[in-house]
Order: sequence, then C-alpha cells, then structure tokens
Amino acid sequence: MPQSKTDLIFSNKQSQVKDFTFDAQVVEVFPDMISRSVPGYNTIIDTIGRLSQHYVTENSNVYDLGCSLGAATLAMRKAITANECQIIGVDNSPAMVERCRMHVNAFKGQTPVIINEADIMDVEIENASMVVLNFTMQFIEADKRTTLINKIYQGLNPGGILLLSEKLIHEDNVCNSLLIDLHHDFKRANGYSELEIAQKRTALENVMKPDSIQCHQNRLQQAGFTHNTVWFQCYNFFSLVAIK
Ligand code: GEK
Repeated sequence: MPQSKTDLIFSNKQSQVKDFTFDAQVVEVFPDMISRSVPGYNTIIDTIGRLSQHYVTENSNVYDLGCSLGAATLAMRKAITANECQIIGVDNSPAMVERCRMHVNAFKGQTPVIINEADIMDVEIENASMVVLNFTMQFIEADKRTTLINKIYQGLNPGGILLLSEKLIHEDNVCNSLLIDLHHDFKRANGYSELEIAQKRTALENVMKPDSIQCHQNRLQQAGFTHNTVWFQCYNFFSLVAIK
C-alpha cells in the first residue's frame, strides 16, 4: 500500500458528529486510519496472502468483499501461484473503487483483478476457492448477515475457504469493557487524542454493529461450514478461517 496522509478527520471538535461514511475524505487517509485503528491489520493482510497461496486453486474465482483500497487483493495477487484464476474485488463506495483501481493498476501481477462497484449483497459468488470479508460484515445490516454467509458457502467449492475478520463484542460485559479499554489505549499509543477517539466512536455508533465470536461461529456452522477456527485475536478484533 502506498504511504497515505495522516488521519486527522476527527481531530477538531465537531458541533454534531455525522454518521461515518467511506467518502473521498476517508479514502485520502484510509491506509493510515486502518493501520492506526485496527490492531494486527498488517499481520492479517500478510496472512490473507499466505492463505491464498495454499487455498486458491486453478480455474477458480477469489472474492475480496468490501475491498476498500485493495490491500487484501494485492496481497493475494502477489502470493497466488495457481493458474487461470481471477480476483474479484467489490466495494460500494465510488471513491474507494476509483482509488482501488489506481492501486491495482500501479502493480504488475500474473492473476487478473477486476474491481466492481457494487453492494456485496447483490454480488453472485460462484466457483470460489477463497472469499475474504476483511472487516466488512460489521457494516452489513444484522438481518442480512445470514443470507450473505449462506451465499458465500453456496458459492465456495469444496475445500474452499472464507477469511472473516471483524470487530467483536464480548458476551461478558466486564470482559467487553476491558477489551474496549485496551483498544482505546492502542489508539492513544498510535497518536489519536481523546477527542478523536470519542468522535470516531460516535460516528460509528449507528453504522458498525459488531457481533460476538460465538454468534459468527453459529452462523457459519448453520450455513454448513464444518471447520472454522479463530487464528487471530487482539483486544476486540479477531480473524477466523472457515473451510467448506
Ligand atoms: C481491507 N477489506 O483493507 N457492499 C460493498 N462494500 C461495502 C458494503 C456493502 N454493502 N458496506 C461497506 N462496504 C478492507 C477493509 S473497510 C473496514 C474494509 C473498515 C465497504 C466500505 O465501503 C469499505 O470500503 C469497506 O467495506 C470496509 O482489507 O474501514 O473498518
């Protein structure tokens, strides 16, 4: 990912904090914002690449749902060794899609990449060996999440994998507060002020609705995934793989 500008979006006091959107202002600072806000983001991107090397099979499709600026797509394109596959990145933010296409075109790679501007709920998943939902499902309405996971399961080939990363809610209130406090400390250590932390939290309140790990795992099992494991957790962020 290219160097991005410093995220100062919430640094000045706003009279009314609006709901967070993935607009042009966010696109400008997105790599800085996500790496200073999501613990382990770079480890997760590296691991997505590593998994794609093992699991992507010849003549199959790879989906990066909610691809933002294409960090996961580029990690996979670098790592995939299987022939005749293609990566399909999808995002519904026009500003993200425009910048993502620029990033993808700036790097050469053997595996073709298509970046589509669409709602991931409308995208057909077919002949997939790997699907990535890296911090995207938390922005999908709660009552549509089961439909999305079922669709992904149906579109995966046997042996195919889903990588799912999300912010989480701990079912125990005391543990939940502890994890949130640790995350806020992490943001402070990365240079965010109390005002920035508080205003971002307000901006995300109506937009991002995390589930518990148990809720995710139940949904995956009900869809038919027989194997799933959390391979990463840091504070209230986790990543899991589910295998069909
Ligand atoms: C990364 N995966 O760097 N359809 C399509 N895209 C959507 C939808 C939707 N319904 N809802 C939200 N998005 C990336 C990071 S960011 C996570 C993902 C974050 C898109 C939205 O436009 C944004 O680009 C992305 O999902 C979420 O590995 O910023 O916390």
